[in-house]
Amino acid sequence: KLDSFPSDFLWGSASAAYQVEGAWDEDGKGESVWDKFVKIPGKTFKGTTGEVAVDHYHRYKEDVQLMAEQGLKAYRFSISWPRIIPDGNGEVNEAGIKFYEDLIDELLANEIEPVVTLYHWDLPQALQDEYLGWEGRQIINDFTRYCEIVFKRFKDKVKYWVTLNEQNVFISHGYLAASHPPNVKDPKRMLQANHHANLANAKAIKLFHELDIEGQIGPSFAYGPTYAFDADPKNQLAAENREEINANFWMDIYVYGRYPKVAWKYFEDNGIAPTIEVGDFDLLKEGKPDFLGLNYYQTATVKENRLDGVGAGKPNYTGEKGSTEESGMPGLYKEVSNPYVEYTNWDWAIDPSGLRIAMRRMTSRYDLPILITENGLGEYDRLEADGRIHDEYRINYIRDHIVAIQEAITDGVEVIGYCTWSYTDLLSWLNGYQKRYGFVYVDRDESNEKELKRYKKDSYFWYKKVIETNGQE
Ligand code: BGP
Repeated sequence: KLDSFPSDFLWGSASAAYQVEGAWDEDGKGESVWDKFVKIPGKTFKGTTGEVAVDHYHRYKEDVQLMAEQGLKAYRFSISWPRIIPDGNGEVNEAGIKFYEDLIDELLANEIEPVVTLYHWDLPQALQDEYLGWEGRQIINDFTRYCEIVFKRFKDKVKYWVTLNEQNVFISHGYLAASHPPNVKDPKRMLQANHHANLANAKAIKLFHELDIEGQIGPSFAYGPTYAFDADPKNQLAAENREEINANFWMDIYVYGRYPKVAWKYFEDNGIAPTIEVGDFDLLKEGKPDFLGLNYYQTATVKENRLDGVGAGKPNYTGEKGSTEESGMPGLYKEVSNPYVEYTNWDWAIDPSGLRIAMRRMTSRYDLPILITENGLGEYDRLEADGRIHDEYRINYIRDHIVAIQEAITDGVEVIGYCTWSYTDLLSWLNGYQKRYGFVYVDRDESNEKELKRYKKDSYFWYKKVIETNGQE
């Protein structure tokens, strides 16, 4: 028999500033690295940008109304750092603070718990120009100062805080794949930027605890557990390699303030380990999170990889099924497709068991509560003539993942809540607007010309029942 969801379980949904707000240069907002990056030809799907996005900046009341009608318990959104401090470390922009204050008040008035992400990738461009952003050690203090300003303004209203969203994604896409800003391919620079992100994360958490704020804080990590393709010991070792490099290396530092030895040795042997300064590990140990945020989309299946074998392949950014290029890390592992699971049109494995496995592994290794900060299905949706969107594939996906969470709870995992990705449809960083995740359909395409009218999808009504029955639907 399965355990029930706790009565205060946060049934939520999520978004991020750049992907929904639009108003990219309004009311004193500074330029972010994404505002600049999307203008580089060929970097995003058909050159799409978040300049208008789904205009949440002007329509947040309408969006919150939809949430309230649905009975949503929590809404995770991110604060845009350059809206609060346009140049990253100078004057505070009161108009930026006001936007988030109004949004938070609107949520609270409707009994929706705000879950605030402090950094969902839109770094102030001025800091990139001044000292190369995450590559400069000054980012540690600048990020902490920005967090302090936001903590002090909203500490009486916000109980759940996420520091960095998917550090593994913004760092590796930004510095290895060059598919995110700052558009670099250099593993050494990547690991240095990553070390600073770890320090910034720890320092912000330490400060949060020193300020004695009533609430909880932690980073959100994109964790997709690894399976070995089969029982061939070589493939089993490949799976170990991927877990060490793609999971332990990122999460151990958050919780234990140390890099795991095998990963560290590999980076050292390859001459790419970051420079560590005296006191760094002390700070890292003092910034232990209260919970771990988990963004779960899919698992990876691997085989051994030759030293001269495949490297970073090209992911599917077109929505043409099967167009992902083989990828891996030479000498360590290569990703192969899993014959036991289905794949989306963007070649993402649909694997609810992987969520249960992720939660169990995180609990056994880190023993912290988990807040699922993202999970969802990116698909093509069709708006019918009668204004309906029949997205039963999304309902099935979310239902199966909710069952996996319930099983994980039964296994002994502590879960605070579940935020689907995403609330409304929104910009997919590299896939434009055709790849949709929301409960609420937004009528727009790659141009900025549409009215952005909102429609409730079938999944909207279904999730409403899930919330009403505390997960029994
Ligand atoms: C996560 C990000 C989100 C969101 C999601 C879906 O990595 O935190 O911001 O974009 O993935 O990804 P995509 O838009 O590439 O389908």
